[in-house]
Amino acid sequence: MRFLGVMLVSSAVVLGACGGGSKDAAPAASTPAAAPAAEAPAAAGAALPITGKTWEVKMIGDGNAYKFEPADLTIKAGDGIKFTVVSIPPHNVAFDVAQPGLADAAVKAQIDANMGPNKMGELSSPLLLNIGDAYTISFAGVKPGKYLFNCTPHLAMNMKGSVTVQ
Ligand SMILES: [Cu+2]
Repeated sequence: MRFLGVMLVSSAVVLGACGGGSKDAAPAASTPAAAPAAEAPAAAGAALPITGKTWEVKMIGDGNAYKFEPADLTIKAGDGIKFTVVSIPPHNVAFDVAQPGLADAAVKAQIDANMGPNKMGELSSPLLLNIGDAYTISFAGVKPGKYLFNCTPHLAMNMKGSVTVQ
Protein backbone atom coordinates (compact mmCIF):
# COMPACT_ATOMS: atom_id res chain seq x y z
CA MET A 1 0.00 0.00 0.00
CA ARG A 2 2.81 2.35 0.78
CA PHE A 3 4.43 1.61 -2.56
CA LEU A 4 1.20 2.30 -4.47
CA GLY A 5 0.87 5.61 -2.67
CA VAL A 6 4.29 6.68 -3.90
CA MET A 7 3.32 5.70 -7.43
CA LEU A 8 0.22 7.91 -7.27
CA VAL A 9 2.20 10.84 -5.96
CA SER A 10 4.73 10.40 -8.73
CA SER A 11 2.01 10.39 -11.33
CA ALA A 12 0.58 13.57 -9.92
CA VAL A 13 3.95 15.25 -10.17
CA VAL A 14 4.32 14.17 -13.78
CA LEU A 15 0.84 15.41 -14.63
CA GLY A 16 1.61 18.67 -12.94
CA ALA A 17 4.69 19.07 -15.06
CA CYS A 18 2.70 18.41 -18.19
CA GLY A 19 0.13 20.96 -17.10
CA GLY A 20 2.85 23.58 -16.76
CA GLY A 21 4.19 22.72 -20.16
CA SER A 22 0.83 23.09 -21.86
CA LYS A 23 0.52 26.66 -20.60
CA ASP A 24 3.54 27.57 -22.67
CA ALA A 25 1.98 25.87 -25.69
CA ALA A 26 -1.38 27.60 -25.29
CA PRO A 27 -0.68 30.61 -27.57
CA ALA A 28 0.47 28.31 -30.37
CA ALA A 29 -2.64 26.17 -30.01
CA SER A 30 -4.93 29.20 -30.35
CA THR A 31 -3.34 30.30 -33.63
CA PRO A 32 -4.64 27.39 -35.76
CA ALA A 33 -8.08 27.87 -34.22
CA ALA A 34 -8.18 31.50 -35.41
CA ALA A 35 -7.06 30.71 -38.97
CA PRO A 36 -10.30 29.07 -40.25
CA ALA A 37 -12.30 32.07 -39.03
CA ALA A 38 -10.08 34.41 -41.03
CA GLU A 39 -10.56 32.32 -44.19
CA ALA A 40 -14.33 32.11 -43.83
CA PRO A 41 -15.19 35.32 -45.78
CA ALA A 42 -13.35 34.04 -48.87
CA ALA A 43 -15.53 30.94 -48.89
CA ALA A 44 -18.76 32.93 -48.72
CA GLY A 45 -20.79 32.79 -51.92
CA ALA A 46 -20.01 30.00 -54.36
CA ALA A 47 -20.24 30.80 -58.07
CA LEU A 48 -23.64 29.92 -59.55
CA PRO A 49 -24.12 29.16 -63.26
CA ILE A 50 -26.51 30.94 -65.60
CA THR A 51 -29.87 29.20 -65.64
CA GLY A 52 -31.75 31.64 -67.93
CA LYS A 53 -30.94 33.89 -70.86
CA THR A 54 -27.48 35.22 -71.70
CA TRP A 55 -27.69 38.87 -72.77
CA GLU A 56 -25.12 40.47 -75.07
CA VAL A 57 -23.37 43.74 -74.33
CA LYS A 58 -20.81 45.25 -76.70
CA MET A 59 -17.76 47.13 -75.47
CA ILE A 60 -17.10 49.90 -77.94
CA GLY A 61 -14.54 52.64 -78.40
CA ASP A 62 -14.15 54.95 -81.37
CA GLY A 63 -11.44 57.23 -80.03
CA ASN A 64 -13.90 59.90 -78.89
CA ALA A 65 -16.49 57.90 -77.03
CA TYR A 66 -16.32 54.69 -75.08
CA LYS A 67 -19.46 52.83 -74.16
CA PHE A 68 -21.26 49.66 -73.23
CA GLU A 69 -24.06 48.94 -75.71
CA PRO A 70 -26.69 48.65 -74.45
CA ALA A 71 -25.50 50.57 -71.41
CA ASP A 72 -28.50 49.64 -69.27
CA LEU A 73 -30.05 46.22 -69.16
CA THR A 74 -32.92 44.69 -67.23
CA ILE A 75 -32.62 40.97 -66.74
CA LYS A 76 -34.32 38.22 -64.82
CA ALA A 77 -32.97 36.20 -61.94
CA GLY A 78 -30.65 33.51 -63.25
CA ASP A 79 -29.74 35.41 -66.42
CA GLY A 80 -26.22 36.36 -67.39
CA ILE A 81 -24.45 38.97 -69.49
CA LYS A 82 -21.78 38.30 -72.09
CA PHE A 83 -19.55 41.33 -72.62
CA THR A 84 -17.69 41.32 -75.95
CA VAL A 85 -14.93 43.67 -77.11
CA VAL A 86 -15.91 45.31 -80.40
CA SER A 87 -13.32 48.07 -80.68
CA ILE A 88 -10.45 49.92 -79.01
CA PRO A 89 -9.54 47.55 -76.18
CA PRO A 90 -8.62 47.07 -73.43
CA HIS A 91 -11.96 47.07 -71.65
CA ASN A 92 -13.24 45.40 -68.52
CA VAL A 93 -16.26 45.24 -66.23
CA ALA A 94 -15.89 46.59 -62.70
CA PHE A 95 -18.62 47.10 -60.12
CA ASP A 96 -18.06 50.02 -57.74
CA VAL A 97 -17.78 48.24 -54.40
CA ALA A 98 -19.07 51.34 -52.57
CA GLN A 99 -22.37 51.71 -54.47
CA PRO A 100 -25.57 51.52 -52.39
CA GLY A 101 -26.81 48.45 -54.27
CA LEU A 102 -23.86 46.48 -52.95
CA ALA A 103 -24.29 47.51 -49.33
CA ASP A 104 -25.69 44.00 -48.82
CA ALA A 105 -22.58 41.89 -48.24
CA ALA A 106 -24.34 38.78 -49.54
CA VAL A 107 -25.05 40.44 -52.89
CA LYS A 108 -21.50 41.69 -53.16
CA ALA A 109 -20.11 38.24 -52.34
CA GLN A 110 -22.38 36.51 -54.87
CA ILE A 111 -21.48 38.81 -57.77
CA ASP A 112 -17.82 38.58 -56.87
CA ALA A 113 -17.98 34.77 -56.78
CA ASN A 114 -19.88 34.67 -60.09
CA MET A 115 -17.15 36.78 -61.71
CA GLY A 116 -14.78 33.84 -61.34
CA PRO A 117 -11.23 33.37 -60.17
CA ASN A 118 -9.34 35.59 -62.63
CA LYS A 119 -10.44 39.00 -61.39
CA MET A 120 -8.03 41.97 -61.13
CA GLY A 121 -9.62 42.72 -57.77
CA GLU A 122 -12.88 42.46 -55.91
CA LEU A 123 -15.76 42.84 -58.38
CA SER A 124 -13.31 43.77 -61.15
CA SER A 125 -12.95 41.57 -64.22
CA PRO A 126 -9.67 40.97 -65.97
CA LEU A 127 -8.77 43.32 -68.82
CA LEU A 128 -10.01 42.11 -72.19
CA LEU A 129 -7.10 42.88 -74.49
CA ASN A 130 -8.28 41.84 -77.94
CA ILE A 131 -11.19 42.52 -80.27
CA GLY A 132 -13.54 39.58 -79.94
CA ASP A 133 -12.55 38.77 -76.38
CA ALA A 134 -15.59 38.08 -74.23
CA TYR A 135 -16.36 37.85 -70.55
CA THR A 136 -19.59 36.44 -69.17
CA ILE A 137 -21.04 37.14 -65.76
CA SER A 138 -23.82 35.06 -64.25
CA PHE A 139 -26.30 36.93 -62.08
CA ALA A 140 -27.73 33.72 -60.66
CA GLY A 141 -28.26 34.01 -56.94
CA VAL A 142 -28.04 37.82 -57.05
CA LYS A 143 -30.90 39.55 -55.29
CA PRO A 144 -33.13 41.91 -57.27
CA GLY A 145 -31.67 45.39 -57.57
CA LYS A 146 -29.80 47.80 -59.80
CA TYR A 147 -26.05 47.37 -60.00
CA LEU A 148 -23.74 49.89 -61.62
CA PHE A 149 -20.55 48.96 -63.40
CA ASN A 150 -17.89 50.68 -65.42
CA CYS A 151 -14.83 50.01 -67.52
CA THR A 152 -11.76 50.75 -65.45
CA PRO A 153 -9.52 52.00 -68.31
CA HIS A 154 -12.31 54.27 -69.61
CA LEU A 155 -14.02 55.32 -66.41
CA ALA A 156 -12.84 58.90 -66.93
CA MET A 157 -14.48 58.78 -70.38
CA ASN A 158 -17.77 57.78 -68.80
CA MET A 159 -17.82 54.18 -70.01
CA LYS A 160 -20.49 53.06 -67.58
CA GLY A 161 -23.45 50.75 -67.49
CA SER A 162 -25.98 49.14 -65.25
CA VAL A 163 -27.81 45.89 -64.82
CA THR A 164 -31.17 45.70 -63.12
CA VAL A 165 -31.94 42.25 -61.82
CA GLN A 166 -35.68 41.70 -61.49
CU1 LIG B 1 -13.41 50.46 -71.91
